[in-house]
Amino acid sequence: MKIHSAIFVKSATRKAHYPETALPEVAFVGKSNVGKSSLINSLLNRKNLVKTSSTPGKTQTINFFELDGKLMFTDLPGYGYARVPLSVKKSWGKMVETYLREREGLKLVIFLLDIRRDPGEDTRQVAEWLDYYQVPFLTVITKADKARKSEIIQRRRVITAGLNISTEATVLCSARTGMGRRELWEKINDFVKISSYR
Ligand SMILES: Nc1nc2c(ncn2[C@@H]2O[C@H](COP(=O)(O)OP(=O)(O)O)[C@@H](O)[C@H]2O)c(=O)[nH]1
Ligand SMILES: [Mg+2]
Repeated sequence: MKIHSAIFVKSATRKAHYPETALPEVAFVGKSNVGKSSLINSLLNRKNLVKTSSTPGKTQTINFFELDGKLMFTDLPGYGYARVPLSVKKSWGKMVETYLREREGLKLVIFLLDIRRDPGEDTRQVAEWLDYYQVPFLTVITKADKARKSEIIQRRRVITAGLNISTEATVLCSARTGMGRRELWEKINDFVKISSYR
């Protein structure tokens, strides 16, 4: 899978500012600092198209990218670095809920989880919410390079059990090593069905 051109289109917080496009769209969602921006850069083979940060909560807008004039990627703002359970009334909730409910071209959400963390209440609520709105999603367990080989199977089991999803329905990734890239692109293509990318 090779993307030749990846361009930043715009940032938006409300629907009126979303770019108008007929292209299919894939959105990345997850806790602040889980590695959304890094995974997008890794999938696109770019070092810094999407800014990454070690400070949680930096991305507060929805950022749209266009790939080869065929596909859109959106980097959604991260949720929950507080102990409070996710509330759709908070600004993250409003922004992301509106996006998930109303973005017509949205084909798939990539839901990122950190291999070192057990899913908390906020993460479980996001999973339930994706279910509720019937948004197709793929779970990605990322930062796999941070776990020892011997721990990976067990971590994957604990994380998927905590979210009530099947272990097979997740892709193990690392933006650092490139692990999972190919598998993730194949799965994305299954959802988006861009024939020239097969
Ligand atoms: N070891 C490791 N670090 C990662 C990985 N992905 C992201 N990071 C680091 O985690 C931090 C947050 O990443 P970022 O992509 O900005 O997260 P975001 O807030 O979800 O967009 C940065 O310091 C990244 O370098 C990964 O796969 N492995
Ligand atoms: Mg980010």
